[in-house]
Amino acid sequence: MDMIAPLQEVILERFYQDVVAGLSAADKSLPCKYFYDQRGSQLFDQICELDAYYVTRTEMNIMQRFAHEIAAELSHVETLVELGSGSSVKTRLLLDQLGRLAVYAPVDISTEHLYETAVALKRDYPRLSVTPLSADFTQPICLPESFPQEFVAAYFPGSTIGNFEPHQAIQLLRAIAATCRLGGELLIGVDLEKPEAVLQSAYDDPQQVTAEFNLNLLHRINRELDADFQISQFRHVAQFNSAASRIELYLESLTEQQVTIGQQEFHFAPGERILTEYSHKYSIAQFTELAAAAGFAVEEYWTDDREYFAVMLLRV
Ligand code: AVI
Repeated sequence: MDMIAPLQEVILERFYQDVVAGLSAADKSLPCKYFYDQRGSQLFDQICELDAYYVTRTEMNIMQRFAHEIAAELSHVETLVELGSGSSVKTRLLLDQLGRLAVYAPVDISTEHLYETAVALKRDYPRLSVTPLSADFTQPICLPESFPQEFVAAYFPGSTIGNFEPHQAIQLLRAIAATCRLGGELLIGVDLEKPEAVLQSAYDDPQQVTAEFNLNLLHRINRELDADFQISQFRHVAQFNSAASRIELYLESLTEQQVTIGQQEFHFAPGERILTEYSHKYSIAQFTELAAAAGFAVEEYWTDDREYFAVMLLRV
């Protein structure tokens, strides 16, 4: 039986429900997880290459510079679970260095990218059992019994944790702790506090790639949910909220307008905004506290010279 078509329908229905719920609220919002359709993922890859977007480059530099130290701390690990389907150089750096690693399990809800990644890694690491798991990593993951269960570590790079509000981030870390079990570890990328001007240009870059990335969400809704957003009537806004220590992305309506999505109509006043993303920036002390609330202790962390980013090793 073809399971793919019904699954796609369920996913689409969920997308529609989330969009309608978000745009029906008094303060309109859309979940940032919907940024990543094919075009959105391409645009995100372009963002990662931008001079202004320090995040990816800085994390990569930390991983390269401290690869030996990080690997020494994780030398006993037999099962590595990556949250998100990491095909990146960062993942490969870890796989190259972890001598006792038997199983590498990338976890992602989007299966297409997950299996592509797995095929490439399987080819390059023939000794390793590469076992993709199609799952929602915000929930505890039940690891197959065939995986070595004693020394399990999770890897969550990219500072994706910053896209969750702190109370959600604690829940997510609790789920990861349950996956790793007592004594297990989490290596996580955390974006740190820094001058506002640096953040502003990283999230509102001169080339306008982030603007296109943000606006692409409306293109996606038009295409997949039979909507009629006039994209030129919205603009990208990136704003730093210092009280909450986070960048907030919005799509702002330039005029008074009506938008139809399926059977539903939505009204926009001039200047009205849709919140599309939070990107929280932490101090080491704040993130240590957040991790503690989820049952993790900080073992060690590594940063760059400017202290823009931290790769932190946590233990349950
Ligand atoms: C995926 N995430 C860590 C990115 C960030 O920096 O918060 C998403 C992003 N949004 C705009 N630029 C990049």
